[in-house]
Amino acid sequence: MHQPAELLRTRCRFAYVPGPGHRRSFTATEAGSTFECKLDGGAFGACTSPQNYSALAAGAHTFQVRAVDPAGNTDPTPATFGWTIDTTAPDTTLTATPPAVTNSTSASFSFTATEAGSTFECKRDGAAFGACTSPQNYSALAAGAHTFQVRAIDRAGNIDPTPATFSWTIDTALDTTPPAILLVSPTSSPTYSASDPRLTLSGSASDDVGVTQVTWTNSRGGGGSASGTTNWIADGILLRLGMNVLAVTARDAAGNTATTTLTVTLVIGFTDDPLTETTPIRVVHFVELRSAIDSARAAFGLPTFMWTDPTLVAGVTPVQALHLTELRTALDQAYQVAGRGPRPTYTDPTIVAGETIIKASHLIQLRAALLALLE
Ligand SMILES: [Ca+2]
Ligand SMILES: [Ca+2]
Ligand SMILES: [Ca+2]
Repeated sequence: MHQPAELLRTRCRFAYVPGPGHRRSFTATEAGSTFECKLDGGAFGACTSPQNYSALAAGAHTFQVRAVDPAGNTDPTPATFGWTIDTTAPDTTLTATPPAVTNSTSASFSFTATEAGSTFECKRDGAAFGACTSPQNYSALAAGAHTFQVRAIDRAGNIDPTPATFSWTIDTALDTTPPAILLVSPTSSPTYSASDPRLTLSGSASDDVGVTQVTWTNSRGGGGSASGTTNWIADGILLRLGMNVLAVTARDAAGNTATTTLTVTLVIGFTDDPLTETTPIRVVHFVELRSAIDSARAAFGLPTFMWTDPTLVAGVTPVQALHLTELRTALDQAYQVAGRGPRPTYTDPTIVAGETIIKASHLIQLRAALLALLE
């Protein structure tokens, strides 16, 4: 009589020792049984316990073994064991360290490994590597130079051969306190609306040791040094149409910084905006253009234009061709100094007194050219 298949099921006890050889031991439920083994995609072949393999490739492997009783019945459900051979070392990365130079006698290090499930060993200065976890903290360190090393060890026992290393210096006399900076003018609020492209900022700064420098930048371009430190003024700031984020930074001698920002929106507004061909031309249109062009000229370092009829009075000053020509000349000079091109072109390039009719389109073009200069 043949035994029922279930009773023939192979009972295996696998012992796996990482190393060059891989050894499988197994036993069967029925005395006198023989065995057939199979590795990965190979065929079942006669084998005896223990079955040894060597020089296996890295990666996933599956071992199967089945018993065959003296009557020739084969275990229909082979015993199976899966395992992975990992010969690749993990790599270790430091994700947080102290500053390279600090006055803190404590230090904290965070780190990760390229392989999940890795453990870590840390080493500081001349000590030996010892098990550690992230973050690794140290306190009451001596002043001077220090070195920290950490290496990951994967689940197969491979050790990162190149530990992540960080060296730093503890200087207990070092100033690590940043300055404080305050914006006072034109506002202490975080936002400001301007109609003049020139802006001057001023404020104060303080530090436990001393403020050595105050600088500014504009997100739309430009930057420079402010004059003064504890009381500082940054002038000659050129605003562009729309939003400008101005950042003012105070520094101390140790390089600690503090920055305050002011978001300034530059809006140039005109009466009767937009002008149309049917809008009656008014003195205010000329007055506004003169003022806006003079502001732009000043922003680019030009003097105020010497206007004919410096004071235009509605109902009194007759509008002349010259007034229009001068607006064009004054704006053209600003384009030149700003290095902006191409220069604006106009309808009726030559305005002739007594001949050229001054039209809204002339003013529309001047407004557009002025705004383009400040873009
Ligand atoms: Ca590995
Ligand atoms: Ca490494
Ligand atoms: Ca300081």
